[in-house]
Amino acid sequence: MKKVLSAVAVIASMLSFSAIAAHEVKVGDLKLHNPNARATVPSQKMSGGFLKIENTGTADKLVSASSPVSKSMELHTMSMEGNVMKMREVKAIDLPAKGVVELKPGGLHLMFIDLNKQLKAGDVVPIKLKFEKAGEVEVKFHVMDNKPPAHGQPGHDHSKHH
Ligand SMILES: [Cu+2]
Repeated sequence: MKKVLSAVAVIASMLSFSAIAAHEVKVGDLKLHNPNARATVPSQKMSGGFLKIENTGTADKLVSASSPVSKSMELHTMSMEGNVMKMREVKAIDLPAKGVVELKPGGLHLMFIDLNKQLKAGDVVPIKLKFEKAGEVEVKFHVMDNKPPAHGQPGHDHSKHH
């Protein structure tokens, strides 16, 4: 009986872990929402990772990221310089006290440098994030297709995306 119970407990904890991993991960005072990465084409060596970081405590910083699928990862920001979108590396991403910072396309993001495999929609890629105060946490990023929605399809309605 004891064996059955512990097996049930293991399965239950696995289920709840994967349910949490898909949507929200907590580390210290930080809540990490919707971690996702961009799908790539076979020859592509770089890609972006995105998530929303909610800080319920005092100021912290995201200081580094790493993943087994790429040689390294960098923290990047994107901004307009004249008419050109430019990407540059930042040393850390500030997470103000009681604030929310969103890493998203066109802004702050995690950058996979020198991917060793193609990222396909539906894949789950682990990324280890290191925070100055909250410490390290491995987060499962869901790979999403970034193809623009097919236009001219019957019933396609942009208003529903927002
Ligand atoms: Cu970048």
